[in-house]
Amino acid sequence: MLVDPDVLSSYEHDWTGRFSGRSSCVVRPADTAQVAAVVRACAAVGTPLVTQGGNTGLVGGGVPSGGEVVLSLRRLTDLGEVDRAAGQLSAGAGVTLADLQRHVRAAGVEFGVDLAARDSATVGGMAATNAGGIRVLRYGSMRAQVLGAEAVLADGSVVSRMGGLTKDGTGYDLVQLLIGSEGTLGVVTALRLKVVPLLRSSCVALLALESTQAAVDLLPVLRERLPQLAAAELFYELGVSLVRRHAGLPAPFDAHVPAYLLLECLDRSDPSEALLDLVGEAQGLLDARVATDAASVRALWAYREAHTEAINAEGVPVKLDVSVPTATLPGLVEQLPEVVAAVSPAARTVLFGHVNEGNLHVNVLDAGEEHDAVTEAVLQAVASRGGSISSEHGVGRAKPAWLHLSRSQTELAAMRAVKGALDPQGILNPGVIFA
Ligand code: 2HG
Ligand code: ZN
Repeated sequence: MLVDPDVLSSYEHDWTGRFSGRSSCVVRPADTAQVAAVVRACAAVGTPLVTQGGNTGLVGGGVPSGGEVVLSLRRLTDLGEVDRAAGQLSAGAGVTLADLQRHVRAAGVEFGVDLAARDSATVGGMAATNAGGIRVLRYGSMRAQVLGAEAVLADGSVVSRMGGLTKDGTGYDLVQLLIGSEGTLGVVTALRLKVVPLLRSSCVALLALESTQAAVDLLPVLRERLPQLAAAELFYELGVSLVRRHAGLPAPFDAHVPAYLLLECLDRSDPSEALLDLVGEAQGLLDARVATDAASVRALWAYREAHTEAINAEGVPVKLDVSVPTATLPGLVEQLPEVVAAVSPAARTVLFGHVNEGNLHVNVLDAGEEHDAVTEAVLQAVASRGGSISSEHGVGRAKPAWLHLSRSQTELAAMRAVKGALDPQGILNPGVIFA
């Protein structure tokens, strides 16, 4: 248990610098039984708790808002052997994604979710937020990797479903209910996770395209002709200029590029021929760079993966994470800078994302006092296209006021009923998902 104010500070501030709050203390239990004891003690006196993993969340869901106990799960780092017959393994909630990746690769397999915050993000937090990342088009989001979980409920009781049954038709799926619940329904302490084949041969192509529409038009072709496709990431000149300034990188192409599309193929044997064939035929292609050796692959990925850090280095952004039906993405990309400028003329709107899922990260710098006005304007534009106000980062403390744009009154009432049934005192992550 930590109470020294200097030590508490890193647990009280989120990664973006936007969310912070005092905690009464930080507790760092070492196993599920200790987590349960902490939750029982808090429940007995009605003290609220905020569960925290690697503190890489982007919507303020893992930091206190005022006086809560921070329940850090970073010491829950058990990693089981890969069960080869089942293609599964067990992992403690505090295992980082990078440690999980090293562990499963040593056993000759791979984990299906990957994201830029891999060195700090924990699998518990990734499950709690149903994290997505760069491989969703191939393997689905975190939800699709989870076959079981162990969790402490709000009264301190423990639910354990770690048997790893891939088929189980015995009523409500409590494990999947916890995935994406952002710590509001229970504290996930361990997970039973699926593994996927380890594909060591990579080929990355960075395409300079004449428009976002050209990127979207390429998607059906990629899906039909490139089963090796493992990532399709979209970004733009403004983001690249920030990445270059922050990371000191050269310009990827000589000329101005209206839309960048990074494609990665992964396979057992070199996938470059298939990718190059397709790139050669792509409509709207202005230029392309291709990499197959590890260092060049990393160098091309850096233009995409360094976006979040480069943006943060410029100031605290209005950070939005939306998805729309993919066909409507080009229209949204075109409209958003105007939508933002109408409420905050000096703002810079940085757009990037995971194009296959219609998932756009909207980071608005220099919005000044217009934080909520920018959020409102962008999320209304998204909702009018039938989109989601949070694609893969969660609702957290940042978005409850806009949840009604993506969820009907009937859905919200059902969600509140679930919350009330599992956490009647409202001690688990209060203020997260629901204001
Ligand atoms: C990514 O895709 C993450 O890199 C972070 O989801 C996005 O910083 C962001 O807005
Ligand atoms: Zn993302």
